Amino acid sequence: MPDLDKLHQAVIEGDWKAAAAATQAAIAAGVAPLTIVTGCLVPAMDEVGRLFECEEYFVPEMLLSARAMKASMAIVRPLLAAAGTEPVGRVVIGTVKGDLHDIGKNLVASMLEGGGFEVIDLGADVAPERFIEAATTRNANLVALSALLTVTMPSMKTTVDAFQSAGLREKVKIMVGGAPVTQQYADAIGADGYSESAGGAVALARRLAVV
Ligand code: B12
Repeated sequence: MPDLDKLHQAVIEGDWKAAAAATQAAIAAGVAPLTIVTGCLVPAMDEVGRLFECEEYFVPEMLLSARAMKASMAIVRPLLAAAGTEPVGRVVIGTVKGDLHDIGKNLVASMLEGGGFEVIDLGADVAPERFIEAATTRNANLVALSALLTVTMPSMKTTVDAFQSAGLREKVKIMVGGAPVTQQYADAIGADGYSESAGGAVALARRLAVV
């Protein structure tokens, strides 16, 4: 599919204008919005991560790629939402207190939206009280926590504990993720689920939402 190849390349090269144009072209050619996300944007960001790991890319390149991905998502997101019918569940998502990394969290939020969930995105550096307030006022059944720094991982535990203290632990399922997070850590802090990828997050959220 030539349009998706162009989009893939544009994200890797961090060219947001080309990414937006290729996204419009793919949609005009009839490519499904979810295919654009799962078949192109997520693999492109995976490749950017790989280039970072092998030191071909550094933080500036990473940020340009994230901007290109966001330009594409701005076009795709309303179409993903329009394609859905009744939400499968309602998720409050955010990066935990002290942590400003939001690229992975945004990907997870977009994938959840694409998977039929209503997503309430609180952004980055989110204190436990804000998660609790949003989950309560929006009547969410899932909370998704992201952390990219080892020093902010304890904020995940603080947030899980805060839900417990507020008497809400039975009402919401809590899922966690982010590069340093593991299944073992999720189990240790009493979270209900962990996934290492945005795609896996949707399957996990579906599983947790029906329990
Ligand atoms: C981009 C980046 C930044 C950007 C962030 C921009 C932004 N808007 O997010 C900027 C430049 C601001 C930044 C700042 C810092 N950063 Co930084 N950053 C990165 C970098 C290069 C990429 C992170 C990223 O976006 N990856 C791509 C996304 C798609 O992957 P991901 O986040 O892991 O998400 C995927 C999964 O984990 C999962 N997932 C994520 N969240 C969730 C949630 C749930 C519920 C689920 C199920 C799944 C899930 O799904 C996603 C998609 O598959 C990493 C290096 C790396 N390789 O990870 C360092 C890195 C995370 N940063 C690091 C550091 C140290 C910092 C700083 C402290 C640097 C400094 N001295 O100032 C600051 C911290 C600022 C703060 N308080 O947060 C370290 C952390 C080390 C550690 N062990 O803690 C890393 C690992 C770099 C390194 N090798 O040293 N950073």
